[in-house]
Amino acid sequence: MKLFRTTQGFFVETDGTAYKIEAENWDELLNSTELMERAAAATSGSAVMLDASTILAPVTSQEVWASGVTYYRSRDARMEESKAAGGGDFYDRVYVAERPELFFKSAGWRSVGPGDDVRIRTDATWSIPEPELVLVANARGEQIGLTIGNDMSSRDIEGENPLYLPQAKVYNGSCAIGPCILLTAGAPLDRSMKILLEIIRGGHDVVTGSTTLAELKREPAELLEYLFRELSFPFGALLFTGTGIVPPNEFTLQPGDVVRISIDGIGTLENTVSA
Ligand code: DO4
Ligand code: MG
Repeated sequence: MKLFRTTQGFFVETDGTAYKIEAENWDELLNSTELMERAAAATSGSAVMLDASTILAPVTSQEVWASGVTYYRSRDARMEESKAAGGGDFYDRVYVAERPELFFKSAGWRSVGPGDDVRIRTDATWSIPEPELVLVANARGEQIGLTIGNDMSSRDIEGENPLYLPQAKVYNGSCAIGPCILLTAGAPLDRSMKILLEIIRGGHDVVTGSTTLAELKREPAELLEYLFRELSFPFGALLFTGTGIVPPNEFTLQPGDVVRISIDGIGTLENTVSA
């Protein structure tokens, strides 16, 4: 079952059919101890048409955090970009360390949804999208579902000095999430799930890449345990799980590019890049 937040209210979709689900608000729904039962009950109502243009990011008061260097490809790319700054060793070490890299990505209200613009920083020269599986957890730290995220990143700023990471990662239009939450009800991650990235310029694919969750080094439960270990999230939290797809080094995003990220079983998140 998929859960959607839209301008028309909240909806559950199963086998391609959508139903309205009543809730006080998004925070109440995500944190309900009866979320799965309520979603299942909603499917006995009348089927409705879900208008894709009304879909919003599936986040309101939740904080958005991110994990880094959880795929070998990401470790490699970071080591290379920060070589001149002498930062490469940190990425190598965090890839194998017990403690994962976790960083704050966005306030829920600052995140953008499907169809919204993402941005590249005006003071960056090397910008890329990072297509990532995102874990959705309630206030009790329980994983309730999965969604798709684009962790927009400025590689030149991050590569100049790892201490610039927050500026490379956190700026207006740097965090896109959606289109829905695939409710997982505690089911283990299906490691065969595929993540696909397409970057379209002038109607043509200029970058395509894919990976599967088999390449993700960490367990979702491990990442969430670290996030919730010493920090409480009264409304729940979303946690990006890192990227396994990095465009070639000569590529940088331009205004007008379309970034399309698809994950099996969840859907597609598409955003256009603006300056
Ligand atoms: O350490 C820098 C950021 C890593 C990241 O965002 C990723 O691996 O996805
Ligand atoms: Mg990332």
